[in-house]
Amino acid sequence: MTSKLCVVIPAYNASKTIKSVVGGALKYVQKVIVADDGSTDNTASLASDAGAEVIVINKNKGKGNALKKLFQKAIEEGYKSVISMDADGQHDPDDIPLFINAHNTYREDIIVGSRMHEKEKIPRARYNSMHIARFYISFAANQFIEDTQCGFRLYPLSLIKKICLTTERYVTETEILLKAGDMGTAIRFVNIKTIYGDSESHFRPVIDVTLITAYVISYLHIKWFIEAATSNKPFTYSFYNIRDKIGKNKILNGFFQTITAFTTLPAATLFLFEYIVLAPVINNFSSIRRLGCGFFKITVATYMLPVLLGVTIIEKILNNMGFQFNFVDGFIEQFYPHLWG
Ligand SMILES: Nc1nc2c(ncn2[C@@H]2O[C@H](COP(=O)(O)OP(=O)(O)O)[C@@H](O)[C@H]2O)c(=O)[nH]1
Ligand SMILES: [Mg+2]
Repeated sequence: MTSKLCVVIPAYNASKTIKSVVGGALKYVQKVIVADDGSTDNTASLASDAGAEVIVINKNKGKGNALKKLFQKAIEEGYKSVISMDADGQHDPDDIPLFINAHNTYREDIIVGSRMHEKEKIPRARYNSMHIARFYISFAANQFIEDTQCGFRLYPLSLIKKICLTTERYVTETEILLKAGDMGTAIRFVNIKTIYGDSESHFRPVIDVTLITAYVISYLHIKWFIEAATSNKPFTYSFYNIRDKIGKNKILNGFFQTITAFTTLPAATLFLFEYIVLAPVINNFSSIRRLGCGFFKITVATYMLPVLLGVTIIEKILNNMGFQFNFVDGFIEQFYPHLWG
């Protein structure tokens, strides 16, 4: 059974850790493929020495591009599923069996590693942004997703083939969850070890969070636009639909994402209005209704986003002056609640 599954690792300047990650993974699977993404150190040769097959990408293009190359390679080599792992040692290869066991029960589903059960081990700002990402991404994916930002995952490749990936860098992993969930795929999780050691991160907190947020907002705009006017249509994604066509065109996509970002607040109000007014006529927003939470909470949460930004800045300024305030966490708990019991 495991011969149909391999481990894929997108890697960028990971010479400190790549050997142990590859070696650790090879204890559980026969094949590990590493995409070396224009590293300026010897990541590629170390990965190869440790027993991985290495795809070399000459110029650094980011995690999303590397993942797409890895999926393609695994498909060409006849694999049916892949487990993706980070190269920097934040994922323990000894957690691989958890994914394989879950996969043996849920063969069609995505299995995501979750670190949310060890909140205290996650840097606070990172946890808070993960918490808010989860609130919105779960709506877009039609189900509650425990951890939306973890790169340790199992993907069935038959599913990957049905999704047109148009984003780059760290956005791609979010895109997969949105589109898979919005096509009707179940996204499950296994609790993995949370490791925030001394590993360096290439994730740029402001830029990459903004890019992910802009993508999720633009996705929800179209999804809810469709759902506002349709009855019992919770799944709105299909391969190369209008959204994918826009996504493939960089200029059009940039324009579209900017417009949707700036119209978020009026759009949230319009959706709430349609949710209330059209309800007696059609069962619109069936994805929201199926989740058992009304649109009101979503509209309030969305209106609170700019307030949250202000609150975060004020807290930061006060704490830089020597205070030790923490009102951001409570604010987030209040307005971005765990709605799924
Ligand atoms: N191929 C490729 N992989 C990357 C790149 N940046 C990050 N990664 C991979 O993505 C993982 C997670 O990125 P990282 O920078 O550690 O972000 P963080 O763990 O979320 O802070 C890394 O361990 C690498 O495996 C990149 O530019 N190219
Ligand atoms: Mg990392």
